[in-house]
Amino acid sequence: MAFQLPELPYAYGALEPYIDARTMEVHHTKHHQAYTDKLNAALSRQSDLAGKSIEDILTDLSQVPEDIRTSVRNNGGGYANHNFFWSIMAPDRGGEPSGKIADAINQSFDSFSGFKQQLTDAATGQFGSGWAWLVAEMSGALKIMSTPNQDSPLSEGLTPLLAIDVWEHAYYLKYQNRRPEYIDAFWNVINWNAVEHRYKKVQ
Ligand code: MN3
Repeated sequence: MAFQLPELPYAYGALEPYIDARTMEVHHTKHHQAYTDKLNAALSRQSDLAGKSIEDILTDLSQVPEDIRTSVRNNGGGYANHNFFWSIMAPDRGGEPSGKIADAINQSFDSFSGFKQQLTDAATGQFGSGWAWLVAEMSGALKIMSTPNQDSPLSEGLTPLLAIDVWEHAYYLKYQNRRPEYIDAFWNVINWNAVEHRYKKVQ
């Protein structure tokens, strides 16, 4: 069973004016589609891995044959990271979280503004293409990190809770080289309910 490109849970223009419709459409139908196709091509003769979720595969890349491991790391990471990214955004959101995730953020980073600054710094400071993340460790402790390329925190035993894609394809049409403006706008489209939902699963 091949991996499928998921439908977005909202229209391409739903995140305007923060993320523009054209960027969302190209990002989904071209970039995410390409990761999906290349992942399926890499796995096409791997019956041992058929039926596993992409999360299971990324959690232990040593189970992937060496000759396709880099392709699965890159394209499987790209497939999973974008599935995740679409799910933690929504229109008319943003603001500050509430509930358990808010308590955990305040405990780990002193305040929401402290958290916001640290994640912004991780996203701004990622050299070249990559992602900035809020993740949960096995213990449930929260951590901010960045990863290069399409590397997934799952491969380091960490559970993603929130992510921002800082590849230029995520913002170039609207923001050109102004990555900090895009990162600033991203705070208006975070679906904190989805983040809370994922956090409760690691509790
Ligand atoms: Mn992307």
